[in-house]
Amino acid sequence: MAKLEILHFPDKRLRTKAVDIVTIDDALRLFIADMYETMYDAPGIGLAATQVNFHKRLIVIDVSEDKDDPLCLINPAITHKDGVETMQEGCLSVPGFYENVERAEHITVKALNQHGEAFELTAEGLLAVCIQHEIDHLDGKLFVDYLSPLKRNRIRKKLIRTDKELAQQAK
Ligand code: QAP
Ligand code: CO
Repeated sequence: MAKLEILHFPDKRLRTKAVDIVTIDDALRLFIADMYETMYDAPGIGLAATQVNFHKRLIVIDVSEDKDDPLCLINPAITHKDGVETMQEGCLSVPGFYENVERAEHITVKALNQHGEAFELTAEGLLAVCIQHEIDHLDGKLFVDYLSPLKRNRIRKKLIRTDKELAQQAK
């Protein structure tokens, strides 16, 4: 297994629209294992393929306390949503920043699992928010897009600066 490099805002590659997955094979399952390793190591509760520069519709999630409830969604599609909920969100691609975002409170999502089997899931609370956040990534969207331009620009400038400093240190 291998840890994958996570792209940081404002990297333009995070704006790529991911395409549907057509072949679910062992190579893909190895990549999914790498995504889980990357998410758990971070640690994070969700990771979209877009964030590791793989532009196909695949996300991994684990919102459980004990980090023992992995969920893989391939070609996810929200078929129903209702209610409104505000939650403080973060993102592995926007390290160190957390802001309130409004999303649907209840969702139904259909997807394929890592074996290519179709399933449907209803979710609320943190899981519902996380699924919506990760599907946004597959469409090139980030939680900072829901903030005011002022807040988003502050975050952008700070991240460019800290990532430059980190790159300098690595030399
Ligand atoms: C998306 O985000 C999410 O800034 C997943 O320094 C987050 O796993 C959905 C993380 C909150 C709903 C609510 C963020 C780790 C992890 C950071 C994450 C950081 C280290 C974010
Ligand atoms: Co994110």
